[in-house]
Order: sequence, then structure tokens, then C-alpha cells
Amino acid sequence: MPRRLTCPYCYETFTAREIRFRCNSRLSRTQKRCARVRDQVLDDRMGRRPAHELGPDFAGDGRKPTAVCQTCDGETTYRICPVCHSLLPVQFGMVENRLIAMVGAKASGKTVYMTVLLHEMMNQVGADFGAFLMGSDDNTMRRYSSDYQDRLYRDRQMFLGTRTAATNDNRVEPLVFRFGLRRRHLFGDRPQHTVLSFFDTAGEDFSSRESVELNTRYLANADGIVLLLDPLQMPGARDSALPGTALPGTEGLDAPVNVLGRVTNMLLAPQAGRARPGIPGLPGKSPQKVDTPVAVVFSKLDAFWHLLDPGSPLRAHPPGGGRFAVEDSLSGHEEVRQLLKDWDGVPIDQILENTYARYRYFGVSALGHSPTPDARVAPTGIQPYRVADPLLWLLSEFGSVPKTGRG
Ligand SMILES: Nc1nc2c(ncn2[C@@H]2O[C@H](COP(=O)(O)OP(=O)(O)OP(=O)(O)O)[C@@H](O)[C@H]2O)c(=O)[nH]1
Ligand SMILES: [Mg+2]
Ligand SMILES: [Zn+2]
Ligand SMILES: [Zn+2]
Repeated sequence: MPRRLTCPYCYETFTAREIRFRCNSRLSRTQKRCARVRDQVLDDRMGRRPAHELGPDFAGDGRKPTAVCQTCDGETTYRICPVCHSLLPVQFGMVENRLIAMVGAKASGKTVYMTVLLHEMMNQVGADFGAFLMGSDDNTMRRYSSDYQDRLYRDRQMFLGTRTAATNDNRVEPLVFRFGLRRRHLFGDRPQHTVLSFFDTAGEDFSSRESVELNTRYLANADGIVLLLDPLQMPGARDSALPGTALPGTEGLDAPVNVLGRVTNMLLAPQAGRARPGIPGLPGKSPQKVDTPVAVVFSKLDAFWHLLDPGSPLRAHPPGGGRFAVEDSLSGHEEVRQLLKDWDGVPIDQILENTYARYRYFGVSALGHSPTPDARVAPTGIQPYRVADPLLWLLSEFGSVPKTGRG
């Protein structure tokens, strides 16, 4: 059976052969030109506003990098997803394509975390790893800078709640990036590319039935999951937070253990068109365990640093050095597990241990300080702690970044 690929924009799966093409509507060598038209599929699926006109789409052999348009005889290099008609990244299907889903309760800090994570990957962490991260399409670059980065880094403001997929006509438009790493190969320095797709969901999407189907597809077809859990939403932790911390409202809050429960149900649900089985039936592995690696990330740790031992790995920056530091990550993992006991979070640990073949705990702070009461970045600025660790762990699990020490 041919390998199924997953679209980084809609997370639907298809074979390479099924990839369609879009005519570039330039004057062809036979002096013909296809008129630009509205693409109804793209408009419906992605809700691009303002809808612009594009070359017509046509079927071809999607395993090839180019195809000839039968109408104008022009050759095109634009390969598009057969389901949503989004332009696929260059070399899609030929380079690694990794989809990372990010989920978490309302107000757990997903939008802030994603913004700071991407910023760090493009700057300090990128430099440290000899890596680069760049938007894979114009829309991602525009949205990341105007909707995310500018608001937090330039205007120093927090985000309003992210719109739910259900109120957004069931559209989620992920941000798609290309991650590259210069890595030594036997045959010299060859850059390695990985396509990364992040989608920022609204917390409500995990507490309502409406968008479960959509989210199930995103989760089931993801290669890695970042599950963001907010200790300030855990009754056992909230009371011990640093005085002055901006606390999430308690109205309609969803306890982290319930969020994990819902995500687990989505991952265990049988699914048509699943790209890779999340539940391996391989001998020796428990058939009930989810195989997708899950980074279980506790956000807003700045509210709890005062309770930690000064030597705690959760208070230090990771060692760096261009490799994912395995020992350091494992000590952080154990430290979080200890904290869960104080936070009445043992059921979280039990669900993970019993249902997930690969999970790791992380404790991060995207901002480094609580925002001010008027929802602005603290005067000290944004001082992130360990935000890149979860992504680097996932990338190291995929084999896309090297690790140190024992695996
Ligand atoms: N102390 C502290 N608070 C944070 C941090 N990150 C986020 N917050 C707080 O959490 C609030 C919610 O953050 P968002 O990133 O908007 O949360 P979200 O998960 O995207 O929320 P929805 O879009 O409603 O699902 C922010 O307005 C901040 O008050 C952090 O690193 N430290
Ligand atoms: Mg949000
Ligand atoms: Zn044409
Ligand atoms: Zn698609």
C-alpha cells in the first residue's frame, strides 16, 4: 500500500499520486494562458479573505515535481492538496513532514506559548542548534508576524481568547514552517528540512462536542502532540501560586485531568484515513497504548518557582550546545512528576503511564513573569524559560535533531 501523506493545512491524508497541480497561468510556450479563477474548494476549506483568483487546478501525477496543464500547455511546479487545495510546501512528500498538534484548556497559555516558542526557535535556539525556522507560505509569515509576534513583542499585549473552530465554520488554519538543521553527513554538510505544522486551537474545542470530529482528525494524524496544562487550573496548585499572579477565571474551567481524558479518547477513537496507526498492534507493545509522542507541558511555571529548590532543573536554563540534552530533560520530567503529587495531579500521571507509550513532562514559562493586571507584558520584558524543550524533544524523537547521552 502506498505511503499516505498528511496535508499540513487540513490534516487530511492522501497518497503522493493523488496530489493535484495548479496552473501558474503564465504565458505558455504555445502562447496560451489560463485565466485566473476563484477556487471554491480553497475558499470553502480555508476561508481565505479576501478570496483571490488563482490558476485553475488539474489532476496530474503528484509523485512528480511538475505537470503540464492540458489547457495552456504550460508547465507548473505548484502542487496542491487534493482535499483543501492549499499549495503544498516545496518538496512535499520528498522531505520530512511532521505535524505537531497543540492542545490545552481555555486560557492555559497556548497562544502565548506558541508565539514565544516560534520566536525562540527563530532566534536564540535556532542559533544554538545551527537551525533555522521560517514560514513555509506567505500566509503563515504574514499571520505569524501580524497576529502573534507583533501583538506580544511589539505591543506587549496578551491575546484575546482564540476563536473556536466551531464558530469559525470548522476552519483551523495552521501555521506551517520549514525547520532546517545543518547536520554533518557522511557526504558533507547537507541541510535537513522538516515541515512543521502548528495549529492553535481554542480551549473550548476540547470541552464541547461540536468540534470533536475536526479535532480528532488533527490529533489522530499528528506526528507529535504538545499538551499544555495549566497548574493554575489545578485546585491543588492554584492556592500556592506566587502572590500577584494573574489567575485564570474559574467559570467553566476544565480541570487538566479532564482535558487529558478527552484528548486520550480522541486518540483512541478508531479513525478512517489515519495516516499512521496511533495504536500499534505490534507484538510486545500493549495494543491499548497511544504511540504518538506527547509532550505534557505545564505552563506558567514562573508562578511556582518560589516553591522549588534553588537547584531544581526547572529553574535552570537547559545546557544548550546544539543537542537535545537527554539527562537534563529526564531530571525535569521527574521533578514535574514530584510536583504533580503536591498538586493532586497523580491521576494525570496514571492516565499517561497507562495509555501512552511515549510521553514526557516539561515545565515552562513563556513569559518568565506574570503579566500585569491590565494584561500586558511585565515591565521586565519577556524572559522565556525552557519553552523550546518540548519541541526539541519531539524533533529528537523524530530523529530531526541530535541528542546527547542515553536515549
Ligand atoms: N504567569 C504566566 N501567565 C501566563 C503565561 N503565559 C500565559 N499566561 C496567562 O494566561 C493567559 C492566557 O494565555 P493564552 O495564551 O491567551 O491562552 P490560550 O490557551 O490561547 O487561551 P484560549 O485561546 O482561550 O484557549 C494570558 O493572558 C496570561 O495572563 C506565563 O508564561 N506566565
Ligand atoms: Mg488562544
Ligand atoms: Zn493552464
Ligand atoms: Zn489539505
